[in-house]
Amino acid sequence: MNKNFQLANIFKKIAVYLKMDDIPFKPEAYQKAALGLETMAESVEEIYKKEGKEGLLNIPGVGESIAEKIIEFLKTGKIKEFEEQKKKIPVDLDELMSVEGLGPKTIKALYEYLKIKNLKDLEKAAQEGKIRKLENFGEKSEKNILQAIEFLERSKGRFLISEALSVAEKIIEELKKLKEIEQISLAGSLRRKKETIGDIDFLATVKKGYPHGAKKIMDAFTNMEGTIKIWDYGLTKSSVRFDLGIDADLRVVKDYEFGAALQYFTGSKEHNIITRKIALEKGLKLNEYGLFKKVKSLSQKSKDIRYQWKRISGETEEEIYKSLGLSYIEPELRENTGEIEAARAHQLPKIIGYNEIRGDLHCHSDWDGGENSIEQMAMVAMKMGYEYLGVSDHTKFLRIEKGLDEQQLLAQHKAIEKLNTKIQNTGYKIQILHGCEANILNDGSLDINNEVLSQLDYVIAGVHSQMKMAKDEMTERIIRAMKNPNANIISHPTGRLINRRDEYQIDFDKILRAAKEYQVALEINAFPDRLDLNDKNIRKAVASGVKMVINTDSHHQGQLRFINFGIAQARRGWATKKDIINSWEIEKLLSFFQSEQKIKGRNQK
Ligand code: DGT
Ligand code: CA
Ligand code: CA
Repeated sequence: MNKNFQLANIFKKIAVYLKMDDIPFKPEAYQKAALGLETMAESVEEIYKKEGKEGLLNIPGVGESIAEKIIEFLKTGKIKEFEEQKKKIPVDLDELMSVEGLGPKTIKALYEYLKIKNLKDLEKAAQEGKIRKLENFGEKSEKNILQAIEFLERSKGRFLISEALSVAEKIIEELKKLKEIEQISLAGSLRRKKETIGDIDFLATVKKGYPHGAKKIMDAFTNMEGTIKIWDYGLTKSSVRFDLGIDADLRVVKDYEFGAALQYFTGSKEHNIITRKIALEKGLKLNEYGLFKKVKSLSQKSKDIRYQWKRISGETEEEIYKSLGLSYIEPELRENTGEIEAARAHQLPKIIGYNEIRGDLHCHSDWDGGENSIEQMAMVAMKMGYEYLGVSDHTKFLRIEKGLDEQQLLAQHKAIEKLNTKIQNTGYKIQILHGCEANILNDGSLDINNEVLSQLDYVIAGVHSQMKMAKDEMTERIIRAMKNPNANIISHPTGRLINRRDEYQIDFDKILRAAKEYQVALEINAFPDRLDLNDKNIRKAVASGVKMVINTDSHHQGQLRFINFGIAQARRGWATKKDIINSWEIEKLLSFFQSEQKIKGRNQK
């Protein structure tokens, strides 16, 4: 795997080890450097080769001592400090840190008292009731650990879309350098943009005039940097494993088969079963090589009538769907959840496009401990073509996130006004909106007074504590927050963390009714481990006429690009522009936030 990720991974672990020993500040520095490495496009190796240490120091979050560590790693493949930490506490941090609720301190305690090194040890100790006996642990934490392990088991072997995509993009980039490659595309679940990915699928064609092209392509694919295993080598299909543990398949097909193969290998399997059935109903045959029609062929000699399959389409997906009498179906919709019937009736909705978002309304600035200043975030947003950017820092209940209190919010309001004037005077075309992400407390009230909330452009409210409430109680809690006339958006409405934590218990239908009544938008949080709402809930919201907003929840300017994961999720939920408020022009957006309905509520309080 690429050195940026390797280093980021090591730095995150060094931070964990430092936290075990209560060392202040340094862990955060390592985490920031890890984030900087993960989010930058250039390779750290290249930077060092070209610009030396100076270049490294320009990476966000990298200072003198971390730059030295990077150099040490590039030269020796190791970092001594990390090797020593591992020797002292030899635990599988990848495994243990993935258990919801386990932090550095607990991992250390579990190792020191019970010699727990990995998931297996942990599960055994919990089942044997050994953990409850430790100081600061109890029966409840033991139960939580077992639940968390069970959750991990269920999601085993599937990767976040962001993890799979960053591996896939590197591979495509490398393969595209080959002169033998004509076309290359993602297929499978990654092309359908599912929230988790089992393995990566690629499809390619060879340029004309390269008789040994397929061999060249497969050689390159199976010898790529970071390959740890070759499962399969062939001229039409090869499979490999990369060092994150993720597998990838590459198929090489003829150019006249490309569309059929793409349709077949994009799936889903369930979708394909129906498309094949439709072909059969029409007397056709559909497979990965093409769409075929039975034609009579008169044999010259014997005058017998024979039949043979003649290809009627195969070069593009569009012509295949057309030949089947269907409208073109976007990959994100191909799950056999009604898309084929809609395509048959030519009534598929025009789902929101990847370039139709006008601004992100959920990002954190350095006011609440985020990585970048409001101005830096705004400049990146502008480069992305946004018309507005909403800053929504955490509020005071979240002390670890340096949440803002009323006074700080008012000061921030002034600062944003000033910044907007500056931006205007420079001739830049982006407007900063001022919001906040207030906390929904246990009783459904918000942690900032209404006096101050009503002065902001909009208010996001989110649950960040006490997530194990009973269903009715949690539902009431969120509805009460929606009734606050200042609340405009509910962030990450179900609270799940993919591969880590289940949704909290809520009555989603009730939440939808309240969202509609009180004119509150539900967030589609684009952060790759949230993707919350999920596709099913988005479809329900669309059907109930509840508005949504696609937000990244960025804590770093590099994360603004996560928006595409949120858009993909919205598309998978059949959402159109009218459903997504941040695809609207700013006037319409602001009038949604400050509608009569809302203002009336405000005056009543
Ligand atoms: P994943 O990898 O679990 O995230 O999901 P997919 O959808 O990428 O599944 P994968 O990698 O097993 O196969 C890629 C596509 O190839 C799949 O979406 C549809 C097609 N495919 C694979 N096996 C079959 C099959 O047995 N029947 C049909 N109709 N299609 C298949
Ligand atoms: Ca796959
Ligand atoms: Ca596959």
